[in-house]
Amino acid sequence: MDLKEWAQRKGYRIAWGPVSLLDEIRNELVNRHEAGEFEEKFFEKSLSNFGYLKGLSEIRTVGVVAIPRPGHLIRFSNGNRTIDAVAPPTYLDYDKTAQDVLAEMNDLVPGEEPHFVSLHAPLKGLAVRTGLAHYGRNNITFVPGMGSYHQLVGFASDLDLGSANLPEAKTPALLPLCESCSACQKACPTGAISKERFLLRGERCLTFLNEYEEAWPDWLPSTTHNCLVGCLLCQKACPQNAGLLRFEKAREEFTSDETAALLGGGSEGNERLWRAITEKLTRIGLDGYEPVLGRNLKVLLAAQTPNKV
Ligand code: B12
Repeated sequence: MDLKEWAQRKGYRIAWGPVSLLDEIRNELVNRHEAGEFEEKFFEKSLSNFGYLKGLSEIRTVGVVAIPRPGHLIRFSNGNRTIDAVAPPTYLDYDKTAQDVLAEMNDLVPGEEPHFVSLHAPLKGLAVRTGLAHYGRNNITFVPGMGSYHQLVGFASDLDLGSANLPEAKTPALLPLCESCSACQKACPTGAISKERFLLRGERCLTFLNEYEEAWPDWLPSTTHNCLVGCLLCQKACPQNAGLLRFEKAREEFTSDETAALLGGGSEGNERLWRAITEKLTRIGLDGYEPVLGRNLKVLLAAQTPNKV
């Protein structure tokens, strides 16, 4: 089994390291939390549920695979108009992408027992410490040839992947080009990427705001939303991502009736349509976002931004 050769053949990148890296990552998160660096509500919702190695035994190695991902255009008919709303890279088929990669890795090992299982931990921290990626100023990771348009899939394994292959733990570092560039910070309309500190102000990130059902804060102009869910502004502005963003058409599109049901909000009286919507969302791996899609789509329609990608 040659994991590096497999990853190269597939167009992925893989790196791994000792389990002790997780302690380092967890401690850093705990220390930043104790130092009050996170807004409490944001921390509670987004950063308090990492399982790390809970429920796993005899783990010898932890690692990450970076998979290049395209963005998607999802077509919504709306009367005599159609809207191609943008889902940034990683949104569609998020779980399936991770499951498929782990299954492929397990297929490389003889026998029925799985030796690679999903790792639920802060993956950027692991990716930079294993040498797989670097942080960009926008607080996400960059991988050569993929830019930031990749999905990180974390794994834990009971296999000793060869101590000779364990990359030396690296200190998290900013990409050299980011030192003199502030394109992402200027492009971020909410101040989530700030001059004052590197750590993202997650509670201000458009992605955090539009992924959840809660009412948007008064200070947020709804016209800043640019995607069906998530945001692409800091990634699109990045010179290191130039030429790397690809779009694919989503496998499903939504009829005028389905769009109207989404825009109308609740499923009451529309059960059949909502079932069809949920089935379509499940087939493209965007299920779970039903409660926010109508609200988000409404502002895209109002601003007529979806085709300006
Ligand atoms: C919670 C979360 C969010 C939250 C918070 C994001 C955040 N930055 O923490 C919200 C909802 C806002 C979010 C948004 C997005 N997310 Co998100 N998210 C996650 C999740 C689940 C955990 C992230 C995490 O660990 N945060 C904790 C913080 C503390 O860790 P950190 O960001 O690494 O911060 C470290 C550095 O700041 C470092 N540090 C501090 N100071 C300094 C100074 C210097 C110089 C350096 C070098 C480092 C440094 O210390 C911190 C650790 O203590 C991961 C999946 C996972 N399991 O990891 C996906 C993940 C990070 N998200 C991902 C994506 C794609 C996005 C979006 C691009 C989605 C979109 N809109 O399209 C945006 C990007 C927003 C942004 N610019 O950061 C991808 C990122 C892939 C990549 N290229 O890096 C991930 C890895 C999912 C995946 N499996 O691929 N996300």
